[in-house]
Amino acid sequence: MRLLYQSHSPYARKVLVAAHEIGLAERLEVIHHETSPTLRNSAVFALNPLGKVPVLICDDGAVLFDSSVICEYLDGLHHGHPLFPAEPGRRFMALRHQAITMGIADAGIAVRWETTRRPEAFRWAPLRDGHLQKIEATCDFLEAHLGDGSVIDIGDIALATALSWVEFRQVYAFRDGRRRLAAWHERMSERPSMMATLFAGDTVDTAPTTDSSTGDSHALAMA
Ligand SMILES: N[C@@H](CCC(=O)N[C@@H](CS)C(=O)NCC(=O)O)C(=O)O
Repeated sequence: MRLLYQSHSPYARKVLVAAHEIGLAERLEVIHHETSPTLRNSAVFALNPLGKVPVLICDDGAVLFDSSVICEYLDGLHHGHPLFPAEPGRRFMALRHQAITMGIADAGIAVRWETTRRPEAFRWAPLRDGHLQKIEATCDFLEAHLGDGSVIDIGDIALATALSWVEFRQVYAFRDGRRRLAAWHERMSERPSMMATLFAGDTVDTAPTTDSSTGDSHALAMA
């Protein structure tokens, strides 16, 4: 299987961490792609009309996105402990957990547009602050609702990668005043799946060099 990836994407890392957790990472050929709404990547658009990574090309040629769909697909390919619990009570809590933590990543990216990515003259502080409030409220919610961490599900993987990204990009100091969340994240960060997938790289919103025939930035295969 081929995974169109990005070494600084919380969504792409979520997929790769999940693959490590269920023992499927070695079956993935990981290919780095830069994507941005201001820098068209035609190779990604050809597979996903949203132009976003992660994208999974399955062994039978089927193309899957987004990260939640890919993770659920991969979870069906192994016989170990499921990341998406079957029992409805646990399943919907895991899905809710995944949804709110993906909301942290969504809001964090929105904050980055209003702080660094958008040209300064177009940044709007009230919008930045509104998104920061969502991150703050979600971290408070998680501090109060965290599980005991004894069983890892897709929500935990989504949360670990989203919080790591928030810290990596210095979007929000989630540890301040949240001892449980901070301790939980410390433990998650020590897992081999997290250690093997550390974030790297800068966001590329404009192409430093482009291929004159396609206008595209370049994809890089990762070892
Ligand atoms: N909901 C999607 C979000 C994917 C996403 O936003 N990926 C970013 C990389 S962090 C992207 O490719 N952005 C390009 C764009 O917005 O045009 C998922 O969970 O996979």
